[in-house]
Amino acid sequence: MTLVVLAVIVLFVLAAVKVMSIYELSAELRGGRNDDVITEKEGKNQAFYWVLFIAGLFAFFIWTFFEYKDKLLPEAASAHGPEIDLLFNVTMATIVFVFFLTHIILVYQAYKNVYRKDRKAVYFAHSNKLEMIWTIIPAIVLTGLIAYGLNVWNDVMYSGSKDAMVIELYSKQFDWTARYGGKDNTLGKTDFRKIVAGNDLGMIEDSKGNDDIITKAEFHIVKGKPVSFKFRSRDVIHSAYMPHFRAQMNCVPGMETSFEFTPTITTAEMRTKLKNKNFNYVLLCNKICGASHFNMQMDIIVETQEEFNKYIAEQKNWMQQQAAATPAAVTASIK
Ligand SMILES: [Cu+2]
Repeated sequence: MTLVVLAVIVLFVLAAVKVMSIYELSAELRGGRNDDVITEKEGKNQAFYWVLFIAGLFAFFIWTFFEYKDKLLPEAASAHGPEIDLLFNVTMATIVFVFFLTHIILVYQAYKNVYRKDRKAVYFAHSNKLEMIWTIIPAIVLTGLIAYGLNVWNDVMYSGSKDAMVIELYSKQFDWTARYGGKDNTLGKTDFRKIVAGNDLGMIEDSKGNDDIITKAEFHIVKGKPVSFKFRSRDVIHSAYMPHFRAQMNCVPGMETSFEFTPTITTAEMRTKLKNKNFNYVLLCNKICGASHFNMQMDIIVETQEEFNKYIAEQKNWMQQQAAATPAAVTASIK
């Protein structure tokens, strides 16, 4: 059956080719036109379709921009956020401007230089002037954008406030764990060889770690108070992504990375702004790190100092957690 179908297809194609060549031969005999050369009218039509196509492309581009505007992130909820947004917008505006400009030039050239019988195309193999223009202008624009970007990066990365609250975000396939430095605002030492069930972070005996608070469901931070995040990973490279705060940092196994920011809008305030009472800030993983990558999500609650004090007072610290829940195995493992 397959063979018959294949044979029919092959024969059909052969027949079509034959019919085409007969048509061409008969056209030549009738003294008809040569199909290899287009007419001026056809050239004009092509130019018109080209203009129409680019106009359609522009219209579609502008439509998508307005149609999906609400899918963009809301106002930045961190002190450095507006700076990142401005960098993004300036870069985007530059790209959009160049997109429109190059396409307008392209379509204008095609339209202006449409085929005419009495006109010959100019041929030149090289133009120093053109080479200069399209090398120097992009070089200046890109250098400007990169210098601006580096400047923002320096501002954002090296804020280094002394009173920042220390929180560790620990990533593994496939979840997050947050750990507060506790009363002394200092994280206790860890050792990956001490990791057992009940001691996910590999805490070791260290007086600075006893007051650490470990939480998995969500973590809370305070409006107006800088947070110094320390990132670790157990297995592969993950990426701590907190889009509403315009913050992202890779979590790399074997080393500690960090990022600091100051939240400026509480969860409650953002819910009012967005008219969405279910809104929550989130921590996501922004590296495709494995099969359950999508699972790596944690809510971030931004609140006032009073609310935070209440929340943190309700949490058990590492020493209390050990005493309450666990198992001798954990206690023994960290010795
Ligand atoms: Cu991940």
